[in-house]
Amino acid sequence: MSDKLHPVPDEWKSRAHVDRAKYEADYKRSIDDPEGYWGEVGKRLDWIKPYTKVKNTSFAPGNISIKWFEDGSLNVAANCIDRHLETRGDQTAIIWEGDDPKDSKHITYRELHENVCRLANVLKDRGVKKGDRVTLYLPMIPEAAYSMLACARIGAIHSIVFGGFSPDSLANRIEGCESRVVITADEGLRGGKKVPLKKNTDDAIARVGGEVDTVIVVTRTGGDVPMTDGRDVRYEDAVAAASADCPPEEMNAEDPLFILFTSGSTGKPKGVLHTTGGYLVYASLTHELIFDYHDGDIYWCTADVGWVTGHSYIVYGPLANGATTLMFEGVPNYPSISRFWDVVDKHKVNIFYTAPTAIRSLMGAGEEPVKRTSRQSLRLLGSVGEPINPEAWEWYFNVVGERRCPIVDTWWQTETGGILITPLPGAIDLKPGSATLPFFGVQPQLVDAEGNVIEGAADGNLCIVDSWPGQMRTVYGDHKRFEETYFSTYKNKYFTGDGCRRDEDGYYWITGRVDDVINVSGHRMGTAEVESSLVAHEKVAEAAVVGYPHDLKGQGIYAYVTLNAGVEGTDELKKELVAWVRKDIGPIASPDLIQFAPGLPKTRSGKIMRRILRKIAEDDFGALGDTSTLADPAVVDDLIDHRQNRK
Ligand code: 6R9
Repeated sequence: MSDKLHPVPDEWKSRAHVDRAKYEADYKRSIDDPEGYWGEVGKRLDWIKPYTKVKNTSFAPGNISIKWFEDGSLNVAANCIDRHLETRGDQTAIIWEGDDPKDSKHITYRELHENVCRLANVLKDRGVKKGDRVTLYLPMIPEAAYSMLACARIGAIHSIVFGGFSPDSLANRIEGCESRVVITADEGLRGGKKVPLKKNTDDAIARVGGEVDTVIVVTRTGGDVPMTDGRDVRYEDAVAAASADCPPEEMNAEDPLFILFTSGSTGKPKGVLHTTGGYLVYASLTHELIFDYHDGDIYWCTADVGWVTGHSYIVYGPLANGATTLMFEGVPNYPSISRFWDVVDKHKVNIFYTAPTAIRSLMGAGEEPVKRTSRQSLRLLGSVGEPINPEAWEWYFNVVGERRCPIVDTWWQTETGGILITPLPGAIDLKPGSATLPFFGVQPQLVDAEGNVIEGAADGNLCIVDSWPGQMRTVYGDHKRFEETYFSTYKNKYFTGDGCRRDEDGYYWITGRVDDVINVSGHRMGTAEVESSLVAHEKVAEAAVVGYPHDLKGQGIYAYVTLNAGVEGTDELKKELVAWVRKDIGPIASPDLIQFAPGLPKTRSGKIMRRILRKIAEDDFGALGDTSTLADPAVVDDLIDHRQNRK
């Protein structure tokens, strides 16, 4: 960790929306008087029926209930599009940069409106109504944003599945929210390679049975994909035939906006449910203040809309603010390792938001590919998804931003809807590697394993003691799981699953997950998911999966596998198992290292001692801790002897 302090540059103190004094005053107000603070902030949206109630939330055991602006009504698409038409109809809403640098286009707010309305009418024609779920399985093309907003316009709930997920994962997510409509593309295009999205969709639907009656297929590559009569619809034909007039549906503030499946420490991915009013208030406020967005700025978040970052900070937050948001279809190293910076120069990007894993991989290629570009338009840099190591922070700051651009290291989660801990660039001095201080309305608390509150400079488990408007409302269809996952470990507070240190200045340093979730290149993976995939293989008897430090990915996936009797543990079989998991879940879940283990360390009651497996995977044998409760301590020596080389 680094304790270097980068003070707020003078220029930023005066130009930013929030300076230090305002941060302190508004933070205090937001905690002392949340009703007053959020009641005012909520007015940044256009309400059909203004709210009179602001906050009605309870974290009490047995009664977890979160409602914001509950008697107000509004429409998210109207807030992200219609209300800007008069003043900025001809302003670019979305800059789309394709995988191929020759492919890019600008979409104005007026064009966005027309595209969204037409698609909304197509959905209505196919019988989609308020409250129905629509699954999106799309590449990073403007139609992904149109689809989200078309759902929001008619009150349908979208569930986006990242295009890198397998047919099985897609099938689980279609089933998990019972959607009968899927919007996909013929094929995706990333780094010059095609992704068979329509084929995967067909395979997934074959697995869920006859529930899906509509598949809308966007033409991206023009590849030849089979269409099923009656079920499959060509996007281009359907929108051309649809009306461009579609009045927005009036939605209650607490009506659902979207479901996003995310990995947890147990079981299948959970459908995180976000609602309409509070979510949009929070996404738009955080986008404006944290990225210090001003009219005319060009803003680029490199995430995929398949993750929450893409929801809140490519689409909803920026568009609610009337911003120009850049959507990038490609990857950082195609056609060259300068691609990010070429795109920055091409579109004169002012605000750039990416993940530490991307920075680390670019850093590995040295300074030249960065320095050959100008980057003079850049003013602010952001980081999200995992802890950023100070070396990567310094490189981002010195080489990419030429010491001119503050870095906002933004900590948040799918569950939180928006950023909770972060610097505000005009207000808060930076420390490389620290997400610094809480955003307005956010009260972090550190607790020890027993749930005792820890004050002052200390290490602990990160909780949040009261609700904020962007908070998830429930696990779709399973409120009990919501309560158990987030509110049962420690009573009366939201448990994030992250470990955290608070320093003498009150700065927060997220240290990573303390549960069985691993973070691979900023993507969340439940170890249980990878394990259940491995044990589904006919040659595998048992598997235990842990994370280990990985130079580029942050964490890598280390799998201990016990084979069935008589099966030989060959290198071939390792490759087969990696391919198996890849196909079953998706490439992001591929184990980096597999160790065949005749036995796993277990307690006498049969529980696998992951703590020990983690230490071995980390090459940290000195710290194995107490092994006396093991049923067979000899197992550990064997595991150490046969550990896989991390390098
Ligand atoms: C937005 C997003 C959430 C988990 C979270 C934490 C890690 C995210 C971070 C960070 C340190 C940051 N995380 N941002 N850790 N510093 N700035 O990533 O959501 O995919 O749900 O992941 O990511 O461990 O708990 P999600």
